[in-house]
Amino acid sequence: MVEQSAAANVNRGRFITFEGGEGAGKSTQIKLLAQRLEAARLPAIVTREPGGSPGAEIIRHVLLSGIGRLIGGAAAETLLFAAARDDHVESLIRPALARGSWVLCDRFSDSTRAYQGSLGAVDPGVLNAIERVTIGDLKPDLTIILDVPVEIGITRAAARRGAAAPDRFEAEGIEFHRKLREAYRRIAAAEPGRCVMIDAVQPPRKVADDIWAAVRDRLPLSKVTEAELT
Ligand code: T5A
Repeated sequence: MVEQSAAANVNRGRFITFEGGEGAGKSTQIKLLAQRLEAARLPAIVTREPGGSPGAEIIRHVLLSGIGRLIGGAAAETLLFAAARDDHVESLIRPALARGSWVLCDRFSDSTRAYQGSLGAVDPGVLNAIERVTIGDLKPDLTIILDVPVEIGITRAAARRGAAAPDRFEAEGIEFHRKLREAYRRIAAAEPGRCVMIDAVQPPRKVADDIWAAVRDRLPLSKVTEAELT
């Protein structure tokens, strides 16, 4: 793990994470934000968790197959997500931020807090200790939490999946997804300076407008960029 303070590098890119339940629209919105940043001539990479680097993508396959749950439940899954995150952070996220690129990440440590912490009952102290190793001081500059009623999210995820089988987490029951939504609401309430909750029931373009407004409000762009956008 390489320590790197955000304040130590003024040219560092911005780190934005997207969170929410199944089918909330994260993948859709992350692409739309990347397009807006590109139009503003701000270099950005789009990545995801679990995955995002070759090693982490292998662990993703193991996790979504459900093997992690079989070999040791939520604790084993937590360790697998952590191993994937460590590789992703060191090989992709930190280097990209250091060279000035914005990084847009589909899920990050709040997913572990919600899925393995709140739902899997993994001890918060254990999660804190793991975070110190995997992410250190790498807090997202902004976390967008997409909020949709559970029934809508599940229906969207099922429609997108088509005939394919649900993965390990999609296959959980409706009560799991209700508790997950509550867990994200608690995260947003606990860290209002970092998190913005967006109503993701709205049409995709409207959701994208709300996200863009949050980005410009929370992460002021340079005067040059603002002038180009107006
Ligand atoms: N996980 C992950 C953990 O348990 N712990 C962790 O630490 C981490 C990092 C990853 C799984 O791993 C778990 C959480 C997850 O269960 P995944 O395959 O990456 O799984 O899937 P998800 O992140 O859950 O994402 P999904 O692919 O299910 O949903 P998205 O990305 O939120 O939704 P999206 O954009 O694909 O949209 C779904 C469908 O809805 C439509 C889209 O066109 C698409 O068909 N849609 C809309 N329709 C109407 N109105 C809108 N506003 C719409 N937005 C999108």
